[in-house]
Amino acid sequence: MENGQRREFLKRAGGVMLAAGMGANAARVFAQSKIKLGPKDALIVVDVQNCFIPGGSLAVAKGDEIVPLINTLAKSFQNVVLTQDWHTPGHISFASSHPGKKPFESMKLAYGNQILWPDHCVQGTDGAKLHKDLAIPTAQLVIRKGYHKDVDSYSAFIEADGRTKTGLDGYLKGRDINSVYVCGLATDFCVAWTALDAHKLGFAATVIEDACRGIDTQGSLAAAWDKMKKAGVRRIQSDAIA
Ligand code: VGL
Ligand code: ZN
Repeated sequence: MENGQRREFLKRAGGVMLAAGMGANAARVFAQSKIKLGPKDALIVVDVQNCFIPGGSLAVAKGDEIVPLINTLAKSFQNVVLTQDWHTPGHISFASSHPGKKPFESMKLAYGNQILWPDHCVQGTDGAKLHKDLAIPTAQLVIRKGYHKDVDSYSAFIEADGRTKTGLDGYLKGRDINSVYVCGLATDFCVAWTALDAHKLGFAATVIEDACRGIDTQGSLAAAWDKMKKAGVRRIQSDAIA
């Protein structure tokens, strides 16, 4: 059931219960029931870095809008992991590394098709820093990805070669976490790939849509949602939680 349908169902169920004699308060509580989070759930906050914020080199439109919401959401989770895109200078995913290529063009690389990006999130630069207003003191791990010069990594779990692991899978399983909620930037790339890999690796995977913003190049946003839906990644809004 989609989240909208689920809410509608719960609202109606509340009405039915009221008709059945349940008190108004009890019916209201049921109608608004939220997702209950526990020690096996983790929030993964993807790439909320200066380069992806308006003014940055690979700016995601309205990327700054989600920062306060993510800070609030994080308070509902016992486990929080942050990710950072963390490229070498001259990284293979940069258009500038391929003479004659422009940002947002694609090319075939050894591991498959690669969209070429403006230089972004170079290790140790201000652009690679987490956004200054991201305030999640409870976060337990910051995982960096995309640090192999010849391989990109949208996913926080597995690099673009499809097999090199970042270690996040082992970390979460080692802590007995079996369900992840993904938010951040960008919906159609690092968020989607992270959620898809989480699902593939056996986690329940949920994307919190309003706590993400997309790049949306060449239809990538609709394509990503389609792929996630087919794979079984859940799509919710933050009001289902906080
Ligand atoms: C991302 C493109 C290139 C992302 C990272 O964080 O979604 N997108 N590198
Ligand atoms: Zn990148």
